[in-house]
Order: sequence, then C-alpha cells, then structure tokens
Amino acid sequence: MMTILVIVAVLMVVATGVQVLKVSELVATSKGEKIYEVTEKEGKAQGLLLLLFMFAYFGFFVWQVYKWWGLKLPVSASEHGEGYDSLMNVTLWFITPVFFITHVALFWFSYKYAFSSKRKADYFTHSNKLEIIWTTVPSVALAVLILYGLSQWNTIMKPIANEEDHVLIELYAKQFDWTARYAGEDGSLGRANFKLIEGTNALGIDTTDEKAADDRIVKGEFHLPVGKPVQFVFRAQDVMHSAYMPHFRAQMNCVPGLKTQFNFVPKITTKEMKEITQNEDFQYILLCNKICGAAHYNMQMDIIVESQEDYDKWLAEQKKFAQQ
Ligand SMILES: [Cu+2]
Repeated sequence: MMTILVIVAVLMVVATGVQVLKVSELVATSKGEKIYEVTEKEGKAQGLLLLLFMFAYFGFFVWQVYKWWGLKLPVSASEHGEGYDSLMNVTLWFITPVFFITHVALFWFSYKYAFSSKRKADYFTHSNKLEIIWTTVPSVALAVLILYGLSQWNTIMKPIANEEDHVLIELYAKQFDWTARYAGEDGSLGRANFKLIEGTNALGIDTTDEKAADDRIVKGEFHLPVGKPVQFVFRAQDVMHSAYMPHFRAQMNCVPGLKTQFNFVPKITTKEMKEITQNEDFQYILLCNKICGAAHYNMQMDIIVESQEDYDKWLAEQKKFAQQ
C-alpha cells in the first residue's frame, strides 16, 4: 500500500512540474518571447560546461585507478592465468587510449563548434573514404582482440587427456555450500544421480557403483598438489552456482543436471603466496559467483596448494566413501 502511495505521489509531482512548465511557456509566448531559440551565449556556456565536465570525468577516472590499484589480484597462481592476465592487460592498453581520444574529441568539438550565428554548418551527404575508415579500423582492432581471446580460451578449456597424470576433483554446489569429491586410486569418480540424494548421501552417489567406493568426500577446505594438472568437474543440486577461484583465474558455471569442466595447473603454493603477498593470513579461496540465494555470500571453501608429498599425506587422511 505504502509503495502505491509513493508512486502516486511521485507521478503527481511530475504532472505538476509539467503543468508549471506549460504555464510559464504560455506566459513567455504571450509576452512575445521566442522560447525555443537558443542564444549564442547559451550555446557557448553549454559548450564550456561540457569541457569542464570532461576534466572532472578524467579526474575521476584517474582517481579511481589510483585508489583501487592496490586491490588488484596478486600474480596468477595457475599456469594458464599468465596468458589470461596478458589478454586483460593488452585489452586495457588498447582501449584506454581510445577512451581518452574519443572523449576529448566528444567534449572538445561540442565546445569548439558551439552555435555561432557567424558560421554555417558544412553539408555533405556521403563520403566513401570516411565510411571505409570508420568501418575497417574498429573491425580490425576488434577482430585482433577477439581472436587473441579465442586462442586463450581454447588453451584454457582443452580437457586433460586421460593418459596424462592428473588429479580429478568434482566440485558439488548446493545452497549454500561446496563439497569436493576426489577420484580415488582408480582415477575415476563413481556415478551420481540426484534421485539418490538422501540422508548422509548428499551428493547422490550410486553406492552400487564400484568406482564410488574409493572416492573421497571433503568439506571446509580442499588441497591441490603444486605443479600437477587438476581436472575439475562441476555439478549443482538446486540452482545455478558458479565456481570462482580468482587467484587461479578460473570460473565455471555449475548447472543442475549438467556437468561442466575446467582445468588448471597450480604453480604457487599457499606458503609461497603468503610471502609474495606479504600477508600471513593469505588463503586461496573458492567462491560462488552467481547470486544463488540468501546465504550466497557465505558460500566458500579454502584451497590449500602444497607439495605433492604434503598433498598425498593429507589425502590419505581423508575417509573413503565406502568407509563413511
Ligand atoms: Cu551463490
């Protein structure tokens, strides 16, 4: 009810404003004033204001870069992340000068060519030369950026071959937490189906599947061995989630009823990253990056990257599915 009243009140204020303007127009017209004619002085003033706005706008831009520069992510902790970061940097170095040039032109022209009664606008209907230039230049520039991005995408998304030595982990998303499932000694994950979800079997793992017996289910935090390819498979139980591991430059949607995948090679251990960032409390993190409900903000899991030796020790301590 309150909302409706507020909407009605706002509409009435707007309607009153329109009526007041109409009356003042009528009064001005009756006095013989030309109300829709912009004077030279007004045009100049508007041009000058736009030029001043340009300086404020650029000032704000520079201030933002300066203020938030320190909030950038540290160096990429995954191998593919280097290519990903250079794609980002190349794109920024490319578009930032274009941003400045186009905006200087925009505001300078509106100042320089503000209305003047002494000047007449040039009139020409068509220029093939101009058309070719402003079609070709952006097309080539965008094609270069897109092809560069596509080549990065292909290297990132290529699944790890079965023969290659790697770790296979399933990340299972539900409102509002993550579960990691490690493939056991057989190197494969047991079948799972949402129809089998009940009681302690929150992932719906098929207990009749032999491959499931040695799977290890982990909550709270999960570990990765440094320098070894990790193949992730993502599943979701209820709604769309998104597995986001910013330090590894990795993000993938988790879709109910659909398996998605992503892989990377972690190259910096948690201990090394603590030194790099000079932050004793540094922790790699898995976040949900799709607003999935009320406790979405709290849907996270720590990631520990360590030596193969420490990793093996940790994994051996985790209970197998059959034991649980
Ligand atoms: Cu979420």
